[in-house]
Amino acid sequence: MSSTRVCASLMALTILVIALAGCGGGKKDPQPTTINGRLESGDWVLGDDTYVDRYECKARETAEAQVIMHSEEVDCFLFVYRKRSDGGLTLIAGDDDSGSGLDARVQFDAVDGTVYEVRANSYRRGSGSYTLTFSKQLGDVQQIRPSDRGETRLPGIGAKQAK
Ligand SMILES: [Ca+2]
Repeated sequence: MSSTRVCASLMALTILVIALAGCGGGKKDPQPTTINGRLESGDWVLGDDTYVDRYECKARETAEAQVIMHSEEVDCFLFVYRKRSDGGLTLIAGDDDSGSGLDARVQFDAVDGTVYEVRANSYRRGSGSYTLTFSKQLGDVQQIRPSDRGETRLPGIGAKQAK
Protein backbone atom coordinates (compact mmCIF):
# COMPACT_ATOMS: atom_id res chain seq x y z
CA MET A 1 0.00 0.00 0.00
CA SER A 2 2.60 2.55 1.01
CA SER A 3 4.95 1.56 -1.81
CA THR A 4 2.04 2.08 -4.24
CA ARG A 5 1.57 5.54 -2.77
CA VAL A 6 5.28 6.39 -3.12
CA CYS A 7 5.19 5.16 -6.67
CA ALA A 8 2.15 7.32 -7.44
CA SER A 9 3.83 10.37 -5.87
CA LEU A 10 6.98 9.82 -7.92
CA MET A 11 4.90 9.51 -11.04
CA ALA A 12 3.04 12.74 -10.26
CA LEU A 13 6.35 14.51 -9.63
CA THR A 14 7.76 13.22 -12.91
CA ILE A 15 4.72 14.48 -14.82
CA LEU A 16 5.05 17.88 -13.12
CA VAL A 17 8.75 18.13 -14.04
CA ILE A 18 8.02 17.21 -17.66
CA ALA A 19 5.16 19.75 -17.81
CA LEU A 20 7.39 22.51 -16.39
CA ALA A 21 10.22 21.65 -18.79
CA GLY A 22 7.71 21.85 -21.65
CA CYS A 23 6.90 25.44 -20.74
CA GLY A 24 10.55 26.32 -21.29
CA GLY A 25 10.40 29.91 -20.08
CA GLY A 26 7.16 30.66 -21.89
CA LYS A 27 8.18 31.40 -25.48
CA LYS A 28 7.94 28.52 -27.95
CA ASP A 29 10.15 28.37 -31.01
CA PRO A 30 8.22 29.29 -34.15
CA GLN A 31 7.20 26.31 -36.26
CA PRO A 32 6.25 26.01 -39.94
CA THR A 33 2.53 26.21 -40.70
CA THR A 34 0.91 23.54 -42.87
CA ILE A 35 -2.50 24.09 -44.45
CA ASN A 36 -4.58 21.64 -46.45
CA GLY A 37 -6.77 23.34 -49.05
CA ARG A 38 -8.67 22.67 -52.20
CA LEU A 39 -9.11 24.59 -55.43
CA GLU A 40 -12.71 24.30 -56.58
CA SER A 41 -15.85 26.02 -57.72
CA GLY A 42 -16.75 28.89 -55.38
CA ASP A 43 -13.13 29.99 -54.93
CA TRP A 44 -11.71 33.27 -56.12
CA VAL A 45 -11.13 33.28 -59.89
CA LEU A 46 -8.21 34.97 -61.65
CA GLY A 47 -8.17 36.65 -65.07
CA ASP A 48 -7.14 33.39 -66.74
CA ASP A 49 -10.23 31.64 -65.23
CA THR A 50 -8.18 29.52 -62.80
CA TYR A 51 -9.24 29.04 -59.17
CA VAL A 52 -7.13 30.65 -56.47
CA ASP A 53 -7.09 30.53 -52.66
CA ARG A 54 -5.76 33.56 -50.78
CA TYR A 55 -3.87 33.43 -47.48
CA GLU A 56 -2.54 36.29 -45.40
CA CYS A 57 0.45 35.81 -43.13
CA LYS A 58 2.78 38.04 -41.13
CA ALA A 59 6.57 37.85 -41.02
CA ARG A 60 7.95 37.05 -37.56
CA GLU A 61 11.47 38.14 -38.42
CA THR A 62 13.51 39.75 -41.14
CA ALA A 63 14.85 36.74 -42.97
CA GLU A 64 14.41 34.65 -46.08
CA ALA A 65 11.02 32.91 -45.99
CA GLN A 66 9.67 30.08 -48.09
CA VAL A 67 6.25 28.79 -49.13
CA ILE A 68 5.76 25.41 -50.80
CA MET A 69 2.60 24.25 -52.55
CA HIS A 70 2.31 20.51 -53.07
CA SER A 71 -0.43 18.65 -54.91
CA GLU A 72 -1.08 15.31 -56.53
CA GLU A 73 -4.08 16.74 -58.36
CA VAL A 74 -3.29 20.16 -59.79
CA ASP A 75 -0.25 21.79 -61.40
CA CYS A 76 0.61 24.14 -58.51
CA PHE A 77 1.36 27.81 -59.03
CA LEU A 78 2.15 30.32 -56.27
CA PHE A 79 2.07 34.09 -56.07
CA VAL A 80 3.30 36.21 -53.17
CA TYR A 81 2.22 39.81 -52.70
CA ARG A 82 3.44 42.28 -50.11
CA LYS A 83 0.69 44.28 -48.42
CA ARG A 84 1.57 47.97 -48.56
CA SER A 85 0.76 50.53 -45.87
CA ASP A 86 -2.00 51.90 -48.15
CA GLY A 87 -3.61 48.43 -48.16
CA GLY A 88 -2.68 47.71 -51.79
CA LEU A 89 -0.72 44.68 -52.91
CA THR A 90 2.64 44.51 -54.68
CA LEU A 91 3.57 41.26 -56.46
CA ILE A 92 6.99 40.15 -55.21
CA ALA A 93 7.28 36.50 -56.27
CA GLY A 94 5.65 33.86 -58.43
CA ASP A 95 6.56 30.27 -59.20
CA ASP A 96 5.39 27.30 -61.20
CA ASP A 97 7.60 24.24 -60.75
CA SER A 98 10.51 25.00 -58.40
CA GLY A 99 9.29 22.36 -55.95
CA SER A 100 9.44 18.64 -56.71
CA GLY A 101 7.48 17.55 -59.78
CA LEU A 102 4.89 20.21 -60.60
CA ASP A 103 4.99 21.65 -57.07
CA ALA A 104 5.57 25.37 -56.63
CA ARG A 105 8.09 26.89 -54.23
CA VAL A 106 8.76 30.57 -53.58
CA GLN A 107 11.50 32.14 -51.51
CA PHE A 108 11.53 35.82 -50.65
CA ASP A 109 13.14 38.24 -48.20
CA ALA A 110 10.50 38.75 -45.52
CA VAL A 111 10.54 41.83 -43.30
CA ASP A 112 9.51 41.51 -39.65
CA GLY A 113 5.92 42.64 -39.11
CA THR A 114 5.10 42.92 -42.81
CA VAL A 115 1.92 41.22 -44.06
CA TYR A 116 2.10 39.05 -47.17
CA GLU A 117 -0.66 37.56 -49.28
CA VAL A 118 0.07 34.10 -50.67
CA ARG A 119 -2.09 32.92 -53.56
CA ALA A 120 -2.38 29.18 -54.17
CA ASN A 121 -3.24 28.79 -57.82
CA SER A 122 -2.88 26.25 -60.62
CA TYR A 123 -1.35 26.56 -64.06
CA ARG A 124 -4.49 25.25 -65.70
CA ARG A 125 -8.08 25.58 -64.55
CA GLY A 126 -8.92 22.57 -62.44
CA SER A 127 -10.09 21.37 -59.06
CA GLY A 128 -7.94 19.52 -56.59
CA SER A 129 -6.49 19.31 -53.12
CA TYR A 130 -3.16 20.77 -52.13
CA THR A 131 -0.91 21.35 -49.12
CA LEU A 132 0.74 24.67 -48.37
CA THR A 133 3.74 24.91 -46.08
CA PHE A 134 4.77 28.30 -44.73
CA SER A 135 8.29 28.41 -43.28
CA LYS A 136 8.65 29.33 -39.60
CA GLN A 137 9.49 32.97 -40.43
CA LEU A 138 5.82 33.41 -41.40
CA GLY A 139 3.01 33.23 -38.84
CA ASP A 140 -0.66 34.09 -38.26
CA VAL A 141 -1.74 32.40 -41.50
CA GLN A 142 -5.38 33.16 -42.30
CA GLN A 143 -7.42 32.39 -45.38
CA ILE A 144 -9.27 35.24 -47.11
CA ARG A 145 -12.50 33.73 -48.43
CA PRO A 146 -14.83 35.30 -50.96
CA SER A 147 -18.04 36.62 -49.43
CA ASP A 148 -21.04 34.41 -50.18
CA ARG A 149 -22.98 37.05 -52.05
CA GLY A 150 -20.08 38.89 -53.65
CA GLU A 151 -18.17 38.72 -56.90
CA THR A 152 -15.35 36.19 -56.62
CA ARG A 153 -13.36 37.39 -59.61
CA LEU A 154 -10.04 38.73 -58.38
CA PRO A 155 -7.82 41.36 -59.95
CA GLY A 156 -4.25 40.23 -60.51
CA ILE A 157 -2.45 38.05 -62.96
CA GLY A 158 -2.86 34.33 -63.45
CA ALA A 159 -0.16 31.78 -64.07
CA LYS A 160 -0.08 32.02 -67.87
CA GLN A 161 0.22 35.81 -67.70
CA ALA A 162 3.12 35.48 -65.25
CA LYS A 163 5.20 33.31 -67.60
CA1 LIG B 1 3.53 23.92 -61.18
